[in-house]
Amino acid sequence: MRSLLVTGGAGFIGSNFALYWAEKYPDDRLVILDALTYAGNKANLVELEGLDTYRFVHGDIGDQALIESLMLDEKIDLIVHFAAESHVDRSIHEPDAFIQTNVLGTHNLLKVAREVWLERDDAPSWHRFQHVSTDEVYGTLGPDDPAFTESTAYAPNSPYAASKAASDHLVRAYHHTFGLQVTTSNCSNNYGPYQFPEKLIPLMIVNALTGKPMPVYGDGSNIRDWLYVDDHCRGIDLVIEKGAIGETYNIGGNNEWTNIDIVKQICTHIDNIFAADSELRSTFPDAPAAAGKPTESLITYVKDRLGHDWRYAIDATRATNELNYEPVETFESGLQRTLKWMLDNESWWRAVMDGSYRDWIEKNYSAGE
Ligand code: NAD
Ligand code: TDX
Repeated sequence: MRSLLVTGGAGFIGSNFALYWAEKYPDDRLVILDALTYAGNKANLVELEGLDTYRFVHGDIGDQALIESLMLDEKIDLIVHFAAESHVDRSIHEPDAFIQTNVLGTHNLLKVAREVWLERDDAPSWHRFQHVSTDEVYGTLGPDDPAFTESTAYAPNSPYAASKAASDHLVRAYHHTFGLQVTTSNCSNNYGPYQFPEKLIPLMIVNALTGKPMPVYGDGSNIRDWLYVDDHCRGIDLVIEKGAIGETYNIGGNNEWTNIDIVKQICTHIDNIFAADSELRSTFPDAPAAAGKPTESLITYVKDRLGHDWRYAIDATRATNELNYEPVETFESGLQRTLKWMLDNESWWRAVMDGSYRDWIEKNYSAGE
């Protein structure tokens, strides 16, 4: 039985991971630590409430005393580190929190992990620090460039990517210098249930259902490599189970799309779903599809993101060969599942979007700018 500290476990990927882990390893202890920023939501973990193995702690990864007492009290031997500021646009407008959490917060975790796992007489015989990172650390690709491998040089372009790159380097250094047992995974764009509707796919779905403009940055030609969140969770599991200490693994979907193609696919799916289910017209009366109009009428080209990376693509050959990793969800099925989840969970996305988020996005990315 392991005792996990899952940081950022009330966010999108962290909560999907916690649900995945609780089902697959029901005997493991799951301690979720989350600062509940705008992106964190305890409601994501409601299925775990009542389990003896589950504990939620509201706190900051930068709080040294808290992390130390949690690690000792809960006999933590596995940290799975998701907590981060994760939205590129926010990092362009307000970068400080990214340095605070992604760089200093990660360093605080490493520092305490080193003390508890390497310097104490009562240290556990086995420990692991699994760091969850991103493909954005590798920079951007041209149309004919090969996909990122684990040996691609780091070239982060946004404050978000730079802060994640810094955290990756710290994780590496704590292994090399102190012998901390670490693994790092660098994953491509995720989508699926519980994703905060500031990211492309859930934002477009919400706007389509509520009749708001669907803001496509620049000309919509930028390319991302999309992975259904459960496939990322399985990939992290494999890295923990089979990954070599001190190594990094790229996890991806082998699934590149331009942004505009993604947005158009969402529009077509929504048109078809409304055509097949007339009840949706009263549930979402502001959707163009409720009036029989094409959802694509909401697509609005807006000013481009500053420093917008043109293309990301992950080469996951190493994870495939060494860990037996393969994504199982197709983009078609993953998008359908995500749409169904959003249609069935209107109260979730309405609640998380209450507050300052809508004002923020409208201020920075108003249609037609
Ligand atoms: P998210 O923004 O949905 O969730 C982040 C969570 O971290 C939130 O619950 C938030 O409350 C919590 N948090 C933030 N600051 C904290 C702090 N100081 N202390 C404790 N908790 C804090 O992000 P996500 O999309 O779930 O991403 C999770 C991780 O995966 C991040 O490290 C991100 O860089 C990485 N990642 C994300 C993607 C993606 O497509 N979303 C792809 C690759 C890697
Ligand atoms: O309204 C939008 N319009 C638009 O055209 C939004 C929100 C995005 N975009 C574009 C920008 C990107 O090219 O869509 C693409 C995807 O944007 P995001 O969803 O913001 O993701 P991205 O910037 O690619 O970063 C994501 O993947 C890597 C996650 O947010 C990161 O946390 C992860 O590390």
